[in-house]
Amino acid sequence: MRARLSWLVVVAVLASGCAGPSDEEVWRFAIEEAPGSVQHTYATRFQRRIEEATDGEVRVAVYPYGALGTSDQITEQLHNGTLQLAMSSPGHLGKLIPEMQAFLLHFVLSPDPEVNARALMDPALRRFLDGLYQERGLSFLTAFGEGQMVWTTQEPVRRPADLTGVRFRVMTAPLLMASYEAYGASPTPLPYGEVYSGLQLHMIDAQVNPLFAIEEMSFYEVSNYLVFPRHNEFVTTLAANPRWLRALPPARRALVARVVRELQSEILELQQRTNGERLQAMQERRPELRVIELDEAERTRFEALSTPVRARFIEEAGPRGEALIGELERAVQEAGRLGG
Ligand code: 6CS
Repeated sequence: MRARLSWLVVVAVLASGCAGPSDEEVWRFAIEEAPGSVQHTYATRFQRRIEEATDGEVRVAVYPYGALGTSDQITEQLHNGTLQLAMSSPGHLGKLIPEMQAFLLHFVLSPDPEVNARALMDPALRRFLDGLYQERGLSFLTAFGEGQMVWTTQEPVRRPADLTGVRFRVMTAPLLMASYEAYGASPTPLPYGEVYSGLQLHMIDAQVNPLFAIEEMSFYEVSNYLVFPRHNEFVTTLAANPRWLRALPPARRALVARVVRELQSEILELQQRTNGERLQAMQERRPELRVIELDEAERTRFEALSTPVRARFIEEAGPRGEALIGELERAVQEAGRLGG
């Protein structure tokens, strides 16, 4: 019954997306986050630029999280062509493209978001991702970071032992279970939309997300600590339906590529500003919220426990998953050298 209802909602929303003059082309673009988020700002900038450049011949309909279901459902709709464009983050995409879970491994990306931003532009890494997406029926357009992952907890966390038995919400990619089990936690995969009530009703104790998400989803209202392990950055990808992309006239395809390039150069500043402002807002609204930044020795203890998770990942994602870790590590190292 619930599935039927949500399908009716999708049909109604998509039908409303088609409304307008009959010669108007509509590109449906779903994001995995709420209005005001990093993905939403990205999508609305994309929308404005495409609509201006096409003189209104194309309308970009942006669907925030919830309008078309969970992230898993959005990916399915992109895959089957109901959507033309969507944000697909590895945290959920890992079920369709297991190799993408390389982005979820802890202590692989740099703690410096500027290094990650450069690494994600690495041509060989992007060619690799392009091939993976094509094989699974999606087109890779770009990848970008949305800010470092921060734990919200009820109790202070400085050592892995502090996570023993903690019911830790993770995104739905299978590898995340292994990552938090390695720390002794009790991970629970949940869709994004169920995290707040899970915390409020004490069904889970902790979750992990960038600061802007912790603020706009109100997770900080039902948590006592913000813990900064600097173990991973939230990375998302922008993907397109391949049949739609191939059928676009070359000038339109070039326009999409130009706008994606332009936005790539704006996203780092956008995410850093948004995350900084949201941290300040949370601290002003809830002064009792405590911030814990793990020092190097504390990070090293988590890093040591996270290393064996790579073997689990390679077991699941195979040789190409292993190759993707190699690409990612090389790109991060080179990006680090370039910046230094
Ligand atoms: O935790 C999640 O599920 C979500 N977090 C962010 C920041 N974006 C989308 C994702 O689904």
